[in-house]
Amino acid sequence: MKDCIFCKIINKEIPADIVYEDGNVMAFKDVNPATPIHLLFIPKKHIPTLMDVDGENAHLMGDLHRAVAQVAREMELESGFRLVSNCNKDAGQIVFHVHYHLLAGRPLQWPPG
Ligand code: DGP
Repeated sequence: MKDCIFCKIINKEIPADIVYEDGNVMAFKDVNPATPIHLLFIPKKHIPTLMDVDGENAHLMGDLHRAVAQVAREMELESGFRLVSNCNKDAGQIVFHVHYHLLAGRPLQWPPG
């Protein structure tokens, strides 16, 4: 999608610190990390929010989870990590291309704010 910052990262129009990429998924470091390890996992297909997941694209969400597990194993995150997806205004979504935040590298509080 033309004006989507994450689509621009996928198309290599703007740089990102990419840690994983396959045909359907990309993962890169968050530009504004909230934790020592803060990655974003996105489908290469533009899906605006979690509410736009449907029978046509749901397989991509499975691909995201498979990539998360692979990267977590490679980064030896056995002590733990959190996977978060913000959907729409009340959750604080600012980039409308569906994504998971992988947060790790320190103990995390629960519940979030
Ligand atoms: P949210 O939509 O609130 O779930 O979070 C979007 C995240 O995307 C936020 O933590 C900052 C990150 N972000 C925004 N623009 C860029 C960018 O151009 N590059 C990278 N690496 N991360 C970005």
